[in-house]
Amino acid sequence: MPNLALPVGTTLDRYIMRRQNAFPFATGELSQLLRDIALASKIINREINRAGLIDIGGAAGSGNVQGEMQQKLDVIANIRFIRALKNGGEVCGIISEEDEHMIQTGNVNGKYVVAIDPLDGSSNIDVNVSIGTIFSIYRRVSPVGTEATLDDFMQGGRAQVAAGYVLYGSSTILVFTTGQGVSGFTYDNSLGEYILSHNDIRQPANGSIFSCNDGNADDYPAYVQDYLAQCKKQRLTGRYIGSLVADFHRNLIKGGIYLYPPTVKSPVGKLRLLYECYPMAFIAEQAGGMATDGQQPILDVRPVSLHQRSVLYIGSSEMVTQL
Ligand code: AHM
Ligand code: MG
Repeated sequence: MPNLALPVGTTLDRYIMRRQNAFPFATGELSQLLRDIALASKIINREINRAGLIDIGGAAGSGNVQGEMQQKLDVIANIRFIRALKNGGEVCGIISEEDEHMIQTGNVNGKYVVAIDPLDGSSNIDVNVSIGTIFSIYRRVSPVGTEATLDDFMQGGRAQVAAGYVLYGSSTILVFTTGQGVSGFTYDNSLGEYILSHNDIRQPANGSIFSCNDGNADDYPAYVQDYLAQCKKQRLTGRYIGSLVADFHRNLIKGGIYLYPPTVKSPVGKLRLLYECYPMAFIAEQAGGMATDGQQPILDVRPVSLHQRSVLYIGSSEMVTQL
């Protein structure tokens, strides 16, 4: 029996409506765009929950631009997001991890472009381990009324007007920033609504968790190896899920550092700058954390191509500083 005295809480829609005036370019279009992304994520959440039941698990048999096997759910998530953003009308162009080229939505009057990793953590899809969606939003620089251009996506991390992720974990949570702090909304299945669960998230300045693929450790630069040796000496906790969204989210809440250094296989890092590193770095900085490629803040790394990779060290400010 539900306790009628307890309020349901603040829905995402209500939160966005209330906060709209604090959004950059408060015209309502960015609010609508966030709602479109939330809707697509609910659909993907449904597909993920059914994945074990119907024949949508496993590899789809096509390769994506990075030459990795695309999982069927990656393909489905990609289609869902692109469709939601096209139908929403606020977005003129999209880049996705799953598509080599920029996608024109046909909404030439849309004022925004979106860079997205529709389903991150692909190696975890088939084994019921947490996966996520990552998105990054820019205000276009090309003239309204024309098609999106590459320049719209090459503005650099500091030009993002919003960024976020959805973690499909033990519960589903949407975390985003519009440059005024970070908020988290947990999905209530029974209501079909995201409810505000984490108001103004602050990442602890220090933590006890380090997250990296230790199997690659012999490839890491000496300073990373030294740092990890320190972590182990201090008996910090090693936790690595292999889904950036899940590892990042845990460290955001509990305090910790995530590392994807250069390796022999991925000499400039594995993660993609535009739709993995930039949005996570924007969120980290907004929550009081830090993100760097070892040389400079991630948000200052200059973009040169759509699917560019970067080294990523991200998390609690004192840990990243010490590294
Ligand atoms: P993906 O976009 O193909 O899923 O790759 C990104 C993922 C991250 O989520 C994760 O942190 C990392 O790759 C894991 O890589 P590895 O298996 O090399 O440790
Ligand atoms: Mg990815």
